[in-house]
Amino acid sequence: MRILLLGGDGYLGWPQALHLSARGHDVHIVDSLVRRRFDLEHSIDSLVPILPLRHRVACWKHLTGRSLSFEVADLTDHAALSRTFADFRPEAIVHYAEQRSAPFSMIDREHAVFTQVNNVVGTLNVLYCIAEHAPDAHLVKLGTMGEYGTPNIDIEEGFLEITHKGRTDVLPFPKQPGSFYHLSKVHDSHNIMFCCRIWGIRATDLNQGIVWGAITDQSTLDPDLATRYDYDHVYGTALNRFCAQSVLGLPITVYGRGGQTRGYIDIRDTMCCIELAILNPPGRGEYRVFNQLTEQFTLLDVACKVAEVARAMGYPATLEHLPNPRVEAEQHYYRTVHTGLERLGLQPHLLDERSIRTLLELAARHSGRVDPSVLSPRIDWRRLRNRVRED
Ligand code: NAD
Ligand code: USQ
Repeated sequence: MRILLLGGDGYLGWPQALHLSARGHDVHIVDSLVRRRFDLEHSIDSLVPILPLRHRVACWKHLTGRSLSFEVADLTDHAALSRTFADFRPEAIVHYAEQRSAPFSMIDREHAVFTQVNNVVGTLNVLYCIAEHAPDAHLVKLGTMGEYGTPNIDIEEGFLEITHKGRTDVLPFPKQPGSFYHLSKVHDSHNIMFCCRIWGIRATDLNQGIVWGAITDQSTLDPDLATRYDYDHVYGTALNRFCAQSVLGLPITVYGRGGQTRGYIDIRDTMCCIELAILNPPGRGEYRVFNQLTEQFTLLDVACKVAEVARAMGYPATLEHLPNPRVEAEQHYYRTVHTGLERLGLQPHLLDERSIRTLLELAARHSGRVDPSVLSPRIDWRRLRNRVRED
């Protein structure tokens, strides 16, 4: 298939491009490289060194002889995106290209506005380009489990049957997101659902949990194919951060009481979920939602699991409860339905001692690159203006 991979220079987009290229698809990456710009602006960097996009693409083609192309373009530039759609004529579009950090979106007004314009306008342009140039193509869009928040009922896959005053309907599951970033995903979901209804587009919205790991079948073929590993307080996600902290001998930073429960997924399963969605497209006009996670844990569960393996490897690994910089429930009910992708054939890699050890070893190999000054959380949800660095 001809697959347009939006955001193909990112943590997930890059290994996804390799995964789909390795399967014989014709993959074309579009990325504005804005994420590399944020890194420079905030003086943060991936723990694992990553090559410039041009070089990593050249390395893949040289190693495997597979087809993979790329261009630098911004989804908010409709004219540029339109040309790409007209030239490439995609059969599927995998959309990873968004500002994806909740803390980034809560720095101040400018970062909130950037996040929502970048994500909502970018996705709206993608929807128009599909309608204009590729009406039969399948949009596979990355959403987030955080769209739902933490309701006191089970979280269904996208929709909920509701009986109200004696009448029954199946309606979108209520959304209670916890940051301007998570809100941007809710806005995207509404726009996508609307376009499926009015133009007959086919779309899969994947509400993904927190991804962990940095090793996939293709990214390990050569160090030059590595994907990024964020450990800083802006982009680093819980489990990846906890591993980096452990190998540095620093405490694992649990925000608040640690009862926050979230869905988690191994990066290798993310790769498979996208492929499964592409190979099993919804019908014309169908807006399909899957919850893309394989397990759920409280933060304390995750912190203790990492600490236990780290201690067995000789690291001190202690836990520190910090005052929570976010506004979120720290003890709550959480149960999610996530059977759709498993029905399509997903065979989950669950979080076990071996996978945590592999991640700790990867973090240890690159621990010399760590900048300890970017580890402590500095972005407080309650403040209107935050300073990302002390200096
Ligand atoms: P990332 O920041 O590593 O990658 C995103 C890529 O998109 C970057 O290369 C960036 O330059 C590009 N991009 C951003 N805005 C763009 C625009 N307007 N035009 C073109 N390119 C643009 O993020 P990631 O962790 O790979 O996440 C990818 C997607 O998956 C995001 O939509 C995110 O919300 C979603 N997601 C991620 C996780 C996770 O744990 N990492 C979990 C759930 C959902
Ligand atoms: N947390 C800590 N200590 C840390 C970092 C985070 O306790 O050092 C806590 C947070 O308070 C939160 C939980 O861990 O309760 C998750 O935080 P996170 O930074 O790992 O994840 P989050 O901000 O939710 O965002 C990440 C990705 C985002 C994706 C989302 C999936 O950055 O792109 O959408 O996970 S989900 O959480 O399911 O919405």
